[in-house]
Amino acid sequence: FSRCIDNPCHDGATCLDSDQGYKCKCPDWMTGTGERGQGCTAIAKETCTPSPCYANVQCTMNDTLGPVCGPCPNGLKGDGYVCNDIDECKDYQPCDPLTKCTNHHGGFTCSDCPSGF
Ligand SMILES: [Ca+2]
Repeated sequence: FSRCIDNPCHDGATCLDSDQGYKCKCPDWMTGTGERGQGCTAIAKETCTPSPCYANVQCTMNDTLGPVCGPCPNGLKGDGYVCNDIDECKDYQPCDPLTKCTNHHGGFTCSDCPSGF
């Protein structure tokens, strides 16, 4: 017989069963007893307000994981918390070999074609 079957814990909390009864444990980003109801409250710094994500990356609260960041903006790579510029010139060589590729944050530019082309 497990007391955890009735799911007495807060959504996202872990239920630990023992002979003495159950114990609820809030997810790491929350604090409290873990009991269903108001047993877990978010720790203020680990929410989407303010967002822990990179600028303009969407932040979504997940009951188990806490704040989850969306993908990095176009031209940047990373996990959504940290996004870094992709050096397209180095990684993809997107420009014609006759032009000069200039990497910049979030994109790249190719120089104009040389005269005669
Ligand atoms: Ca770039």
